[in-house]
Amino acid sequence: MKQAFITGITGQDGHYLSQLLLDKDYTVHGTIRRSSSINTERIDPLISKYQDSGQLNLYYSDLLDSSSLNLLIKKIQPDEVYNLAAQSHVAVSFKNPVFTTQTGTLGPLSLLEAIRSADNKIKYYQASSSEMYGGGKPSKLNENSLLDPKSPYAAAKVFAHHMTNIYRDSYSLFCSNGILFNHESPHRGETFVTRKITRAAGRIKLGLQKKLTLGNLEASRDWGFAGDYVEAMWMMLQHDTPDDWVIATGETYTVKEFLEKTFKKLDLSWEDYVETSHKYMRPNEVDYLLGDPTKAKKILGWEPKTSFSSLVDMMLESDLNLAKREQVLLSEGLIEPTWEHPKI
Ligand code: NAP
Ligand code: F7E
Repeated sequence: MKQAFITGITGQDGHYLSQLLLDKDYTVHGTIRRSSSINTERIDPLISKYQDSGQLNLYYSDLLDSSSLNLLIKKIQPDEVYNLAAQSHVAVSFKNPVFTTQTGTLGPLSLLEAIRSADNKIKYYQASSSEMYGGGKPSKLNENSLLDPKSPYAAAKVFAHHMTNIYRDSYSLFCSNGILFNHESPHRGETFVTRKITRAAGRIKLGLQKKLTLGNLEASRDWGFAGDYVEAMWMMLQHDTPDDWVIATGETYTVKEFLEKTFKKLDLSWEDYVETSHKYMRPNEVDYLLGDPTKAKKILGWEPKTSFSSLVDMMLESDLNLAKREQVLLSEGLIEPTWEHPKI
């Protein structure tokens, strides 16, 4: 049985990756952060199914607590480490630049050091990001494209990306960077734009919400399905050699196009409900991202399986179900109406 260590297991990708690895009979070890309310919602079904048998194990840790990372890597001696933890919201990274930077830089560095001192056969996956490119020009981006970060989040990811390469070259560690373009799902955090839209559209359709306030509708993103992308993470660590890999669909759509598609599927017109506000504009915007996943396709044999339209369908179906459940609670007087969600 292979042992995998995952930081950020409570996040969107943590959910899909742990499911994938458990299905492959891995023993999964994941770190969670202590918080005042329980934050394991996404992986609760996995905890119920796999924790008692010891196939899924959770530990309190934080990327800023290098001592706990060190101890855990030494104790578990995993075959594979997936570093998914990050303060991953770009807009929030402008509000909390120090925390975002510390987590995004010292975290990966502490993990690389822990691996180096424990066992240099441990394979390491770093969650790099298309945000590192900065998106200034409307061109297809590959592993050799220029990195030009535009936010504290992206700058921290560039540091970790380079460190991963430095540890690969200097110490012959198996460290790979997955440069993933935006990937979404029904488990996406509700303040990222796609989920904010599908969640609001579902609530609007059922009369639970009146309007949706967004920022820049012209930004363009290469949006894929998170379930497809975690498969690429795993494939990178099964390959003979460590490397950098772009994972993307090769198609890009604007936020406005995502809105149009979503509301049209519900026979609604987005213009009747959407407002824009400076509150959701960023001090420095990444205008256009489009990835070229040719290398991953050719060498790893990875391909995205979910189309843009199926992704919207999947997210919308899930959010309509959520809205229906909310409607029942509302009709029973168990919750108060909220005419816009989320308000942050
Ligand atoms: P996510 O849903 O925001 O999950 C982030 C995870 O990191 C959560 O489990 C969070 O824990 C944890 N975390 C945050 N700060 C931490 C800290 N200081 N110490 C330990 N854990 C911490 O993000 P995601 O969408 O799954 O993305 C996974 C990774 O891929 C991230 O590194 C992200 O930057 C990167 N990435 C994402 C995309 C994308 O489109 N989704 C694209 C490229 C790269 P809590 O649950 O306690 O908050
Ligand atoms: O924004 C615009 C916003 O926050 C997408 C993270 O997973 O992918 C993600 O970063 C676009 C931006 O994702 C709203 O200005 C308009 O242009 O959903 P997002 P992101 O910033 O692309 C990359 C690859 C990562 O690595 C990150 O971890 O949508 N936008 N109106 C809005 N965005 C938000 N969040 N909210 C709005 O109201």
